[in-house]
Amino acid sequence: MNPFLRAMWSGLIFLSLLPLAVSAVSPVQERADRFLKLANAGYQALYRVNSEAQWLAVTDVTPEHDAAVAATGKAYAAFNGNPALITEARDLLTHEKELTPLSVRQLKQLLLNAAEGPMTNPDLVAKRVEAETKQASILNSFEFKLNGQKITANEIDNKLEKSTDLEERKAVWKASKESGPALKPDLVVLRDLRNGVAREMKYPDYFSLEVASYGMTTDEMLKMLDDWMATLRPLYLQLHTWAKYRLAEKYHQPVPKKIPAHWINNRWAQEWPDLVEAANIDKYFEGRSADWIIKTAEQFYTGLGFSPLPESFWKRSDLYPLPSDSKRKKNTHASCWHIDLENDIRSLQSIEPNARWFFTAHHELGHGYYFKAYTRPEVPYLLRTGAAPGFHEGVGELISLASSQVPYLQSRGILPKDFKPDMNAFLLDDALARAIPFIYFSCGTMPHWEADIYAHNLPADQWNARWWKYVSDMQGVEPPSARGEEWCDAATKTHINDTPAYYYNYAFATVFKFQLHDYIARKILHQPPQSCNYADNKEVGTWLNNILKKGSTEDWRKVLKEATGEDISTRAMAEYFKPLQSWLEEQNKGRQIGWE
Ligand code: X8Z
Ligand code: ZN
Repeated sequence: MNPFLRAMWSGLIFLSLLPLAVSAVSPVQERADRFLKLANAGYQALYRVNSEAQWLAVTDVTPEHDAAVAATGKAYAAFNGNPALITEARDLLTHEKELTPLSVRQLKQLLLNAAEGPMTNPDLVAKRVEAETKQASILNSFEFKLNGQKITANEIDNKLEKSTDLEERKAVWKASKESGPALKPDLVVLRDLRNGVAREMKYPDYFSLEVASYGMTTDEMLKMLDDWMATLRPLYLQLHTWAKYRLAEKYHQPVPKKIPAHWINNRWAQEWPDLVEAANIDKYFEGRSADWIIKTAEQFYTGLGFSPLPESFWKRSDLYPLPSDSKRKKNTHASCWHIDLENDIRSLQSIEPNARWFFTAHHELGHGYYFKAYTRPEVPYLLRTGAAPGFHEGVGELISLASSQVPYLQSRGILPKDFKPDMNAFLLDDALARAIPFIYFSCGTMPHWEADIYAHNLPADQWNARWWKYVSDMQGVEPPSARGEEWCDAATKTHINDTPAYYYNYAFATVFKFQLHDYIARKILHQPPQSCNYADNKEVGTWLNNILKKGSTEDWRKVLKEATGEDISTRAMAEYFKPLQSWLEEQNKGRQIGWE
């Protein structure tokens, strides 16, 4: 046959096979496609209405805005937790093998979403929405007072950063714990309501529902966190010892066994910043503007090849502290929002020109750039989220780590070109301020306490004692004076109230960021991870974008393995800080290590 005829024939054969190919989509897949088209559309529409209302309520706390959130929260659940949706998704999943992996992932995500407000029990859902709204309102409008005078969260943090007067520090620290008693009553109610919605969908408790995003049980998650703490323990004990000697010297006090909480600059002792003089870069932020902070953070991402944030980001975000005479009240903890799961991205912050907000701004834009990367037609709305929640937290953390590298800071003119860094000091500061003590808060105190209240039903009259037991045993930190059950110090941490059973995601993010950073430094930049510069490197951007643009369309373990060749582990983190161990052992010679 001549080639022309052959081509004709094969074309005809192909065409005649086409109807067969189309009908090769199984009836159950067709049914799933139709269902998911509707489910995605409804999800996006209600997500947007609910986020808009929540945004208004957190940026301007008023009874009217709270009422709107309660209404949209119920509407959101009315759709996402609708029994008809739950039944259809479950039924389709009984045919899992006949469905595409993308359909299966969407159906599973839909069921996780439904479990936040299952309308098989509308009364329970309504109570939860109302209690969540009330708690957020108390949290977001709480006024801290120091000696009878109003003090903002930024002022608390700034005082803890600067003051060397232990009496003043103690008063500020205590002022920061005043919100606990105001938040406890509703948290007690919320514990049962959150557990209630999870149980409605056959999860043992709310903590188990949240860790299900990783395909893990509560015990598996806690074991992974405990293993991470165990591998890093020798380094932590050395750092703890070094820090308490350093602090005792600073405050002219005898060396304690455990570190008093008000000696540390962070309100929860979650990070230990500003302990290393030679690595303190605060002065290089003086005289800069808050606007410069956020623009410099954006420039990190655009330098990697990501496009600028949309115009609407700059119009609609709420980035700066309120003037002291403002009548408006807003949440003071940083966050980033994907309002419509499309291009309406906003951030809520209270940026001041200092190193703390510099790193926070980089973190928040990590969320923003993740949103942007997976906002594309190939990613259905239900999967426009991180491969795991810890991936979302990890991206900004990675860029914060990258933005703290000395060669980067020099290349951007933040540190002078002739700056001669003491590399050991910078590494020590990285460990204290961004990594190691944080592991004992984020793997230890926070998730263990939350697992106790949700999964192990800890009675509410033991909450504060349990909190301090974990702070003491796991972090080696103690309160300045006894903290009875009239306090609820856990509830002073934002996430306990408005992002429950979530904090281990920051632990995951910390471990994960060192793995990504290690890969980027060694395999792409060919520079030492402890001293490298990502600035304007498009290869780094492309590599990162490949992870981000997937959203949650693939299993997180596969995404991590394909990107780095590794499973999740503290290997990269331990190697990054390896040079410190022997230095610390030398410094701590003759000192009693640890607190037991
Ligand atoms: O809450 C945050 C972000 C918002 S997603 C600012 N972080 C944790 C915290 O502040 O406790 C970032 C790292 C730890
Ligand atoms: Zn975050």
